[in-house]
Order: sequence, then structure tokens, then C-alpha cells
Amino acid sequence: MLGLALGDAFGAPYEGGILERALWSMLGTSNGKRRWTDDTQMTIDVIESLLACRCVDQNDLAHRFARSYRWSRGYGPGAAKVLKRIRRGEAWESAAVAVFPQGSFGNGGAMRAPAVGLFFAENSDADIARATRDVAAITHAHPLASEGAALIALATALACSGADNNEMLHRLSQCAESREYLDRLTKARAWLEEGEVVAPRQVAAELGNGIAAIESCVTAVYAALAFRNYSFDALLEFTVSLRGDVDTIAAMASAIWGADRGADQLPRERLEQLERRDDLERLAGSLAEAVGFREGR
Ligand code: AR6
Ligand code: MG
Repeated sequence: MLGLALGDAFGAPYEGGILERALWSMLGTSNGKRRWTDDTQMTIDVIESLLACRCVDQNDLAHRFARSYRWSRGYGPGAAKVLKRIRRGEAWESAAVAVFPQGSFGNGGAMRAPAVGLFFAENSDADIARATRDVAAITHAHPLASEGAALIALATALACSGADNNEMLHRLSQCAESREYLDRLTKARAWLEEGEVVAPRQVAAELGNGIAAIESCVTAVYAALAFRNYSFDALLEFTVSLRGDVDTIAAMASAIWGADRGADQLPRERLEQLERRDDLERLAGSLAEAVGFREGR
């Protein structure tokens, strides 16, 4: 969870084109701390809802998402409209398909999925996928958005259990349903087996670096696994050089990396610059306690 917030806050200044960067140079700091974006805010909402309800309660989640919405956190335009409709009293089921008839295929469902993977880490792969799809559906009903979210949640849960790259890619491929995701997972697996980290430009061209879930989820999994044995800063540098939707790719990759390596491997200087770090650590602690994570796991 802390990895996700760091990837988000330190990836955000590099997201998008010249206009987005100029805007974030004004919004990106508060009282000298690095602000995080919608990725971390929605992750907080998911964890608070899971802790309060002890299960996925879509109505509770929808209201938390809508209450927390602030334009200055950089929400995607479709997600912003959905959340404003829910805030005005519309049911999430109709709001979710009001902007795009099939729902959004953006990566906004996947960016909050690590929280679901952590909460349900002890459950079966199918149960993790089901819970994640339910959490994604509120703003991201499109099949490619929910499939990407399930893959990110499962990768985070598997990272907690110490699965190796081979096992992870095997289980993720079993969970995948579409040819689009399967082909990308097969490519990522081949690259990981070769051993050398692939150049960011090639990763962006072949796995993607965009705001669509299909263009970012396998990219994040690849980055997290390729940098398992490197520092957090090396992972961050790589995700920044992918360009495109840097904050969300960095958030998802850093969540998986953090679940694998543990909080004590995160750079202290960056944590000290993070907005509301104490609140995040407290929430992470409550989550760990609720799911019974033990020291050394
Ligand atoms: N049909 C056409 N275009 C679509 C569709 C669709 N079904 N779904 C998405 N798009 P959105 P997000 C396009 O707005 O996924 C933030 O920085 C459309 O242009 O649901 O929550 C986050 O941190 C739409 O506006 O946002 C993420 O990094 C866009 O995809 C990123 O933005 C994004 O979908 C995406 O967040
Ligand atoms: Mg964001």
C-alpha cells in the first residue's frame, strides 16, 4: 500500500503531455509534501470500506468513492463524471454505464486493485478475481478493465505469498480470459525468462503505456517482476522512462514490488516526503492486522 502511494506520488509529475505536467507542477505539492493522486485516494477508500464492511459492499464503496472525489487529484474524465452522478444520488449501477455504454476500459479499476489483492490474499485466485471485478465495476464495468484489475490484484496477492516469476505468470495466465491479455502475459513471461531487462521504449511499444487497462496492467506486472531484485528507485526510474500514464503504471508496479519486498525496503527519504504518510501507515497497519499478516510474510 505504501509502495503504491510512493509510485503514484513520485510518478505523477511525469504523467501525460506538457499541459498535464504544467498543471501537476502547481498541484503536486502541499506543505512541502508530495501529493498523491486518485490511485491512492481510491485505494484508501477500498481499504476503509473493506475494513468497515469485512466484505465487498458495492454500495458502501460507491459512496466512499463519490465522497472522496476531488478534481485536483487528477481523476480520469469518465470516472469523474460517474462519481459526480453517484454524488447526486444516482445508483452506481446506472452511473457506471452512463458515460460509456459498456463502462470504462480505463485503468482506474486496476489502480485500486492491489488493495483487494492484499485483503483477500489468503483466498483462492478465483475468489480474488471475483472480489476485484466487483470493486472495479462501480466505475469500470468494461470487461477489459475488470480483467486487468483482477490480474493486478492477483499479482499483488501472489507477491505476498513469495511466488516466483514463473509461478506468477502461470497463475496470471490461468486467470486471464481474453486473447489481448494472454498475448501480453506470454510476451512478459518470455522476456522475464530471458533475464535481461527490456528497454522501456520496447516495453511501451509492445505491452503499452496508456490509460487503457489493456495498455498498462501487464506493463506494470512486467516492471515489478523485472525489478524484483533491484531497488525501488531503479523500478521508479524505469516506470518514469516508459512515459505515458506514469503515475498509474508506477502505482501498480510499486504495489506489487512492495508486496514482494516489504515496507522496510521502501526508500525512507521518499516516504518522508509523502503526503499524509502517518495516516497511510496507520491504515496499512490496520489492514495487516485485519488479514492477520505476520512479521516476515
Ligand atoms: N469507450 C471509449 N473511450 C473510453 C472508454 C470506452 N468504453 N473507456 C475509457 N475510455 P476514465 P480512469 C477513454 O475516464 O480509468 C487518471 O490519471 C476515455 O477517453 O474512466 O479512472 C488515473 O490515475 C476516458 O476518459 O479514467 C489513470 O491514470 C479514458 O479512456 C487514468 O487517468 C480514461 O478512462 C485513467 O483513469
Ligand atoms: Mg492518477
